[in-house]
Amino acid sequence: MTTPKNIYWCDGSDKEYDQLTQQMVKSGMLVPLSSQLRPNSYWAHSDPQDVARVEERTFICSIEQRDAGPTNNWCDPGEMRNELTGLFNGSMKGRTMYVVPFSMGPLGSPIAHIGVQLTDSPYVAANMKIMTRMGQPVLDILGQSGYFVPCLHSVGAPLDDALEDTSWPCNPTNKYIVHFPETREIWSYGSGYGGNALLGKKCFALRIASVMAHDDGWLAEHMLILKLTSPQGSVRYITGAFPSACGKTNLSMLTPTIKGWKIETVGEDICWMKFDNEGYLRAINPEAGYFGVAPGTNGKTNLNAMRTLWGNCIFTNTALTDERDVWWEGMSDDPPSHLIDWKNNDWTPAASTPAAHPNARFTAPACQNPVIAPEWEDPKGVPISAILFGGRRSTTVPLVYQAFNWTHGVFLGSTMGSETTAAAAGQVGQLRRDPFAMLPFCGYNMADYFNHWLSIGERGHAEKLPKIFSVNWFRKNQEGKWLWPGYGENSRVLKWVFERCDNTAEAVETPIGLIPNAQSLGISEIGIQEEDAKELLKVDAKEWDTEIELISRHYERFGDLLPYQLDNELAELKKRIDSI
Ligand code: O2Y
Ligand code: MN
Repeated sequence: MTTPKNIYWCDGSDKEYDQLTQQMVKSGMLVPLSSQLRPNSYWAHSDPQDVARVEERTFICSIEQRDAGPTNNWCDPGEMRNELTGLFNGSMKGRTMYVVPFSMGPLGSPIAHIGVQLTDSPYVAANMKIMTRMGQPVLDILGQSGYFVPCLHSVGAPLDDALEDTSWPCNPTNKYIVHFPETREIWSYGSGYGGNALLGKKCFALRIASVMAHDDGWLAEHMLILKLTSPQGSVRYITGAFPSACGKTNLSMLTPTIKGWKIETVGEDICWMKFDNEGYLRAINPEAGYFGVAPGTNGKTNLNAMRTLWGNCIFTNTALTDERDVWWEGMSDDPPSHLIDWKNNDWTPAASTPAAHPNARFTAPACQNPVIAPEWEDPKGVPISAILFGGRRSTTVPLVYQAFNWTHGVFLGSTMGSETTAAAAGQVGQLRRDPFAMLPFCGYNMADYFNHWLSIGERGHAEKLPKIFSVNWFRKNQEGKWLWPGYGENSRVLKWVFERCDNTAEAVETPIGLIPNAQSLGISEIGIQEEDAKELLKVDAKEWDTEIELISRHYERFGDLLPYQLDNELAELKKRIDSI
């Protein structure tokens, strides 16, 4: 159908990676960075019309529209197949089609799943080598009859004989990121960037995997996984769902400020959890690399990420320095006096535009993270003790509170929200509900997804299920000043979560959940005034009246399909708030 000039089967070897990158250096798609400053690393800059995931062009093509639900774009699968077949016809003309077999999760893990991506982008093939376990070892596991998720990708820029290629081929005006949940297929057309094109990540590991998880009784989630070790050497694994721009990567690699505690990373974006034979939920990170946002990352916000990036990385849409290294806003206090910006133009600090695109990214091997947990590739996964649901809320939501039980925890996940930042589309500071941080990533009806979470609670034993918590690092006082320092101090909250799992920390019962007292967080040790500490943990009846009203409007979206248990939780919350 796509009529490529050549077909190349990726074996995943380092030699092949070198050949791919050398070929892209020749074609102008990659610029090699200084081998002294950033060995074996490359800089790419995309077409200005291909810089991020395109939610408005992302479709869930279930047979019934009802199964895509109110939060997804839907199109009839037959119609979409016709449309895509037309577009893919001849779409790889003049290009090489790369066959990319990949495993999401450690090879052979019972929690892992396999995909095969066909792509006409060598940039995608090279990135997939970093982001997944890719190549011959995957085919060896697949054998002759193994199951895989087929993923078809084209940049949508056929090369006619007379046409010279561009450095970032794509289709600037016609993009489709399409999922067929019943047949577990992904078709992506027109973009070569990130989540649109590296199909193992958001398309497979979240949208299609969430459907597989629903049907087979497991969880595919937009969550970090961290390992927390106490001074006594006991270990707890914690997952956390946070919408974009809430510091998920930073939290997963945190350097704790509290003495004797250690944090290590298992995953920083996606988490797959399945029940083991003893009824515990065990998690893997299905990815092998990080596709992290570069601007704002520095030695203070995330030293471990900076250390991860020492070499073997691909940087996309950052700026390029005169020494052939990369730079982005926030990397250092003062920018270099001259740069090549992400549009490949000369740039000086006098420019009115940023040197790096706000969604500039690094692709980095996870194994280079200096605080990676040694068991991050354990095929059995790690047992999860606690789940955090977080967002960016300047009012109403306390620093941390624990759900009363699993159903109440699902209520917290279903009502998650975050205030938009400059990096996100739309107005700054607007509250956007993002249930379980899965709004752009749930591959089916979100009301059915809520039900699925409730059914996981029915299947598990209460004492073996993870405990659920809400966290909010972003509450402000009346003067608009942050009440919590965040970063390394977030370890105080994690310590309380750890101790709640061990039944060794106190909690105060409030109408919204179980809250720590300021002492158990050691708040006075970090110079937070009593007044501010109170504000940080306060449950304000007036603010919660408004919140209940907003939740009720959010729930209306799901109509009759909203699980009755969540309606009940809202009614019970209202009663408890009314009584104070
Ligand atoms: O814009 C893109 O293509 C990347 S989006 C992304 C990348 C890594 C981790 N998370 C996300 C996200 O949008 O949640
Ligand atoms: Mn993400």
